[in-house]
Amino acid sequence: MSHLHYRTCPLCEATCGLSIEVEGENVKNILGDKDNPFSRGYVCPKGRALGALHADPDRLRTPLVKRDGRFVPVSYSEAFAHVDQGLRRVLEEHGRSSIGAYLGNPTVHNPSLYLYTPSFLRAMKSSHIYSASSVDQLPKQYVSALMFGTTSSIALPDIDRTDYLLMLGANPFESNGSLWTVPDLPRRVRDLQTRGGRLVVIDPRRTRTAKHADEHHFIRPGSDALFLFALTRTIFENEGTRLERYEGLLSGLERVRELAEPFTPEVVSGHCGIAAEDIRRLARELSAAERGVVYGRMGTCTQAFGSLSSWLVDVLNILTGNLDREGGAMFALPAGGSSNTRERRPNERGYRTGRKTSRVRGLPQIMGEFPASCLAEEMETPGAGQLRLLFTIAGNPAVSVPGSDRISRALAGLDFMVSIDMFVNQTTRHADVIFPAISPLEDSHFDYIFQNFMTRNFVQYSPAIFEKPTTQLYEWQVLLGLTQVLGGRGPDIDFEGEDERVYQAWLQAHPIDVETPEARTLRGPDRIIAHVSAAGPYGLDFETLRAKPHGIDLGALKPRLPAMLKTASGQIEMAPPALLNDVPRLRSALEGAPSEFVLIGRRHMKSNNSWMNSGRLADGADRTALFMNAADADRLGLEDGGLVRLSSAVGSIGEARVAISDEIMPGVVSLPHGWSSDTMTGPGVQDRTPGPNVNVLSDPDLYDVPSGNAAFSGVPVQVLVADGVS
Ligand SMILES: Nc1nc2c(c(=O)[nH]1)N[C@H]1C(S)=C(S)[C@@H](COP(=O)(O)OP(=O)(O)OC[C@H]3O[C@@H](n4cnc5c(=O)[nH]c(N)nc54)[C@H](O)[C@@H]3O)O[C@H]1N2
Ligand SMILES: Nc1nc2c(c(=O)[nH]1)N[C@H]1C(S)=C(S)[C@@H](COP(=O)(O)OP(=O)(O)OC[C@H]3O[C@@H](n4cnc5c(=O)[nH]c(N)nc54)[C@H](O)[C@@H]3O)O[C@H]1N2
Ligand code: SF4
Ligand SMILES: [Mo]
Repeated sequence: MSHLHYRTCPLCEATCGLSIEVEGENVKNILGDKDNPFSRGYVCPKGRALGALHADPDRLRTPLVKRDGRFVPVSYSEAFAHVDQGLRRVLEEHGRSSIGAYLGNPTVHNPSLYLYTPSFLRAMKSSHIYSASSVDQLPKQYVSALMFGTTSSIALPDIDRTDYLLMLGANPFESNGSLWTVPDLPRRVRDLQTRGGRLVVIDPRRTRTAKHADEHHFIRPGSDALFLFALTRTIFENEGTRLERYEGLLSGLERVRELAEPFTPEVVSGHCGIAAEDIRRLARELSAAERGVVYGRMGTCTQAFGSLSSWLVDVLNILTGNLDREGGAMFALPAGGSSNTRERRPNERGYRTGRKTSRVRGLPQIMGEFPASCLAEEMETPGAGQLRLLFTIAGNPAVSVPGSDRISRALAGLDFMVSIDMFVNQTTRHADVIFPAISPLEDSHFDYIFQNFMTRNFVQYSPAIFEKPTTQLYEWQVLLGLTQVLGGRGPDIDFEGEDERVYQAWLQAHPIDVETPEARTLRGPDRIIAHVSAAGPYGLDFETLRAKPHGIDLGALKPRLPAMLKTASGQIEMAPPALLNDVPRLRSALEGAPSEFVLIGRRHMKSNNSWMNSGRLADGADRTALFMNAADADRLGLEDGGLVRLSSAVGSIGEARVAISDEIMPGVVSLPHGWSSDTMTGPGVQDRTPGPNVNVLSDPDLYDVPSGNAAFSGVPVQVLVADGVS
């Protein structure tokens, strides 16, 4: 007898509803949940592979401790005791400032992790905190915080009601969207086009998204801020602004007009590779659209001008009257609440960055973190504060962070390392202790983070489908254990007492008068979920959540200004000094000569960052080729399938296979990230296909200056063919 279970897919930001057919201990089949009002039956191959992930014999199921260079299975108490000893040793010799943590992408998808890492990080009492944010969306969060007051105040396309979507540096037909939770995007795009609306894509590659668009333009990597400034300037010039909606709410508007002045379409055109008349026409169309929106993602963040580009996206949405308006760029109202759903305090201070800068290179601390590109040098550079003990949680910096060769070397040189992961990966192989993650199907799920970015307000709580094995701990329990050890309370873990501390911290962050009834019966993430949901803007109690297995539609997005503004002025800060200070750097970019080749990345539906490039998703297709335009290949005398060597300022890849394609802009080459030529084997190593690691070429010295975010889009590279160097 099989049973159907409904739950949210935890793998990407689309948060699709799944219908999971289970027989006994086995997943028989996974389909999209047609009764989920948000995702409406949409599913991708990764979500369908969750059953295989659950059953994967390679998945770690016991803690491992390294003895004589080999991992051996141990009990949790041995593992905690080992961490306690390692930590004491490092603390005695080097003090608190020598310990740190890197948090990977799944941290924001897994309630056990995002609810329990804040206490863990506080217990660390060290500022060595790094995460995937600074190889991803940090510029957008930083800019949103400067303009609107909080890092979760991100305006996203109200695609279901718009007439015009101008998209830069995003490929949601493969990625399923980011900082924009929009399951079933292809259908939403079709609906937009059926209504007579238009999708315009700006990308150095004609991606799958671009192929479905009404118009696509190649753009030189890293030149979006120039292009967006030219649109801004043209809209001012044409008197195409529509600002009535923001009466009394805009600070710094005139400053934006002045700054945009030099960036005429004619001046920027040669740098962007987009004709001046096209820029003028796009500006006209955008301001004329009844309801329009500009959206930028990865490609506009992970580049040298990530902050300026992210800022200008919102500037344009404001100038055209589309911010906070139906069919424009809107703010979600998350069921679990967030810092912008609380009442404005009389003495609101606005967003402050940390005053600290990184020890070695002086890069900024934002959102309590230093840029991940600093990780290697912080581990390798001697002196007070040198990183000697690292925790990695659901991450793989040895593959995902620029300068990854150096990161691998530095990880190998640490005094002590502790990881929590599903697998032994290129990073966790260096750990002294690895704690296993459990299968996502053995734990409950709730998207507290992604509710902030939903294209329609929605909430779903999913209980665990399978009992967790009695021999394993939940990840929140592992984090409680590590938190206790870090707090100096020894390795004999008091799970009840530690959980109570974490719960109290969440109560303080989300105060409400009434105690939720679940507070007495539930423990772990469920108790916190019950609390934040009851304290949230819809006041949803746990019983209501549980009674709706397909989730609850909370309606189309509604305007939220001015109540959601948490800036000190109570206004939208159009011209934050931290961004204005970066405009001269952009102007000098106009003078620079372009290199012959720049490298960009790409994503494919059938892989997920560094950990699902595995046998189960790879259908034999090689997805790791270097895309190159035919004109470039001709010049180099290369044929399709030819082999090249690639090098950058920091590293080289000995062999990459060329795929000649008119999809890619001349002068640009593309390799996907997440692959590695490291062919390690052994227990706990996920079955995977080897491929070149693009981050060997990405340069940690290339970054967006205001935020410190990595700029691996647009890395200058040399392409070397067998008979010489081009
Ligand atoms: N050149 C280049 N580099 C990039 C990118 C790019 O486009 N180009 N993209 C960047 C982006 S956007 C991101 S987000 C990062 C991602 O970089 P990271 O977050 O560092 O790495 P991931 O590849 O997501 O690895 C996630 C790890 O978590 C483990 N894992 C999965 N689920 C769980 C869980 O529930 N619990 C635990 N404990 N572990 C789990 C997996 O086994 C895997 O080892 O890479 C970045 N790097
Ligand atoms: N299948 C799959 N889905 C995923 C992931 C995955 O690895 N696989 N990863 C998930 C994660 S962690 C994230 S953050 C999201 C990211 O989701 P998206 O933001 O959609 O990211 P990408 O698919 O990398 O698309 C970025 C686009 O930017 C373009 N680009 C590069 N440089 C520039 C530039 O300078 N300017 C412009 N305008 N464009 C540029 C690239 O050609 C590419 O098409 O995807 C998530 N979903
Ligand atoms: S699109 Fe994302 S959330 Fe939806 S099934 Fe695929 S991986 Fe899961
Ligand atoms: Mo990401």
